[in-house]
Amino acid sequence: MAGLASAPLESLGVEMEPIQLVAPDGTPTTSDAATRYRRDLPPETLAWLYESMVLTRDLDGEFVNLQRQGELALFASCRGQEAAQIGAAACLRKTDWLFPQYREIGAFLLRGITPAQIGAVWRGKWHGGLGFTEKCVAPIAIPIGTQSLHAVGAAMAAQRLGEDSVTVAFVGDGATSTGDVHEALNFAAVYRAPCVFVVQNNQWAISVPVRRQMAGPSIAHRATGYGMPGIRVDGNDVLACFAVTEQAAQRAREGGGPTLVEAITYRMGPHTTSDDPSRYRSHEEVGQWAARDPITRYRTYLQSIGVWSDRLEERVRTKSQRLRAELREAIVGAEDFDVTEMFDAVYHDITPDLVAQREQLSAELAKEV
Ligand SMILES: Cc1ncc(C[n+]2csc(CCOP(=O)(O)OP(=O)(O)O)c2C)c(N)n1
Ligand SMILES: [Mg+2]
Repeated sequence: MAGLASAPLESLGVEMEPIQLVAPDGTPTTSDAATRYRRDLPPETLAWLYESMVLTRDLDGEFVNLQRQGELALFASCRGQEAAQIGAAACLRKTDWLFPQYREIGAFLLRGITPAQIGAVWRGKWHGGLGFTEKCVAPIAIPIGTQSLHAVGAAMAAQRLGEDSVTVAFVGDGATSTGDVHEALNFAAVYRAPCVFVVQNNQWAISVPVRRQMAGPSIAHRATGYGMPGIRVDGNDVLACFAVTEQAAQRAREGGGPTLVEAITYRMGPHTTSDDPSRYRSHEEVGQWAARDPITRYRTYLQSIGVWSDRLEERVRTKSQRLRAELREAIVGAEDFDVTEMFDAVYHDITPDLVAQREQLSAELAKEV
């Protein structure tokens, strides 16, 4: 029998202490848990992780600026969550499918989805989301938790096709309270689907703190009930996120089944540009997390091992400027596509209902000019 009955019980104990390889002050940790994971990535990989986090932070800021300037309808910043996203996505193969929620800008960039393509989503253009699947990334999921079921379905399909790919479902802490995520976790465990659930516990689901999402000790502890390992990791430590997700993906690839990774991090900005977090959380709390910034910590670590250099910083800054310019160029004042084209991409053969809707829309648009 698959699933819980065959899950080795000793693998289901969940440690409360998050896995951490680099401490907030940038020094390498020496705990027993840390010895189970590798920190010794090649220098070029270490530099790439740094570059990816800085580019994500900078572009994220540019997206916020563009929204404030009226160029985007809305934006959900990932400021503070760069390590969790980059670490989890960077350890995978480019053919492993990602199923994002909506805040995974770092993972999108890492996969080569362009700033313009991400911008089209938040500008609310009909073609927002095109270009994602070509990079094995599902379109963003605004209905909370739904992507987790898609991730498990895709993992089960890969399993049946005999492929050794894995899928990663990015889920928020709040999303773990939904029925969809419960069903996804249970299905994944019972069918030993090659799926890794990366929960970015950023402490908040809009204005609801994580302590009000659950009565158990942690999100990772829920995994035990499903019959899969649950691992808590410092979500502001990119190397720990990389190592933990890499191990979980390897386990899934080898037929060991799913893992629930809880990356403990913090949403430094508002929920979206429509939110005012000062109404429900304190400056002190934000300040405490600012001191655990994932980029500052990682830079200090790279400096201590001689990987960071002025040249690296310059290269990253130049790339950042280029990407931000590219984003602005694609977004500011961009012409809208012919909106009636959106009906073409729904079905292979358009249905009579959609033909009628297209005609109705065309008639309404004609009245506007
Ligand atoms: C099914 C569903 N219910 C409610 C909402 C409204 N909603 C949007 S974001 C959000 C909170 C999600 O929090 P979390 O999963 O922690 O993700 P985060 O925004 O913190 O990254 C809610 C309830 C929604 N989009 N979909
Ligand atoms: Mg959250």
